[in-house]
Amino acid sequence: TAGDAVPASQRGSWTSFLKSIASFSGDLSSLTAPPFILSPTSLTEFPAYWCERPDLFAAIADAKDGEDRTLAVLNWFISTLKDQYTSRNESMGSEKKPLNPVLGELFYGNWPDKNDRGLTELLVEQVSHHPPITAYIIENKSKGLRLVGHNAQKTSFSAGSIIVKQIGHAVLTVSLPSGTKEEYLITLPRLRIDGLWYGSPYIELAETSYIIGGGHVSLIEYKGKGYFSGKSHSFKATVTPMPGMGGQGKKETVIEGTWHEKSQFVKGGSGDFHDVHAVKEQVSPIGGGEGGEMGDFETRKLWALVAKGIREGDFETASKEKSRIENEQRQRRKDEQAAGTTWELKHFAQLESDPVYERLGKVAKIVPPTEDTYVFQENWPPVA
Ligand code: CLR
Repeated sequence: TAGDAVPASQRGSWTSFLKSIASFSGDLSSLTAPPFILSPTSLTEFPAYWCERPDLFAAIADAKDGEDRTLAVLNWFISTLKDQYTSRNESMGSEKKPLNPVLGELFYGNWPDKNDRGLTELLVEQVSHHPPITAYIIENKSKGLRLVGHNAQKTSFSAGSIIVKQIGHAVLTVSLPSGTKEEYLITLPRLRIDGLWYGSPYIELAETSYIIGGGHVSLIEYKGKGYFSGKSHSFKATVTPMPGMGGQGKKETVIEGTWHEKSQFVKGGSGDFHDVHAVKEQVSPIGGGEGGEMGDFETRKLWALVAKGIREGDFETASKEKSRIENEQRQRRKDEQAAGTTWELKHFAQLESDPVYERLGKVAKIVPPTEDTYVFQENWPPVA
């Protein structure tokens, strides 16, 4: 029945939270939610989900040709979905409402070298507060791999579910030993958040996303329960060679399965394609300051007391600390306005339209035809 998973004392506030989302579309992060649904983690930590199997990321560099690389990229991409979309359910029992990052919030981390896969580094910056936009770079320098992307969300409510349209994209650049650079455009699926009525939200992926590059277009279709395989978290990936992009003479490959468990080749190959059995490796957070110290804008330091309060059930402290951070932000914006200045991003610069998105997106007639991008600034730390 309704609110089954909600602590009795919070049922009323859960119902009013649901009412407010039903009559609202836009930035969900600004709505006040009951304590049981709060997560102690800020959205700036989410880009780490892209690399919780760093060996599969590194393996992209070891592929022998464009076709092999396309499948390695797809294999790595599929491996990230379980962590991106089901890990809160596994660790906290349901999807939760993440902390809403402040402008300029930072998160640094890495996955150490192991078995010659090389060191993989992560850098995240909150580049906008209203609407929330998170930019990130994940780089394995020794393998010549670099993933740069940004994320934002547009939410709406339909038939009892929250629909999340993801805005933003990622570009994976592979620097080949020959000196050439190969680029892959990665677009993002749509999310449906179900289970709200019971107070135990979970994500199902919907519609499609693309990976375009390496002479191929990979179209990934997402279906929930009751569609082509009858199982939840199902997908079908169709990898089509593009003659104009160097894919001439190559064959089409089709893969089907579930993105949180197993998938198989159904065309152009045989046997298993991906099995999400490998243990995930969570990112090791590092301080971005000199000597590895954490600055005041680094997420784990900034939100430390709020997170502690949420974890320990001390919601009074959590909400007091949250208000303190928010008030400080409001004051900062006021001061900037009075001084005629604006906040300066540390690592990224916004570009109105992304030439890589336009060029590769055109191949699969992606909508919209252009998107903005956040370009990583190489000159960091700035030399005095
Ligand atoms: C952020 C980008 C990541 C993938 C990802 C996973 C979960 C999403 C999150 C993104 C955006 C914020 C999100 C969250 C699930 C719930 C949360 C949509 C897309 C919303 C704001 C909170 C809703 C509150 C309910 C849980 C009641 O790569």
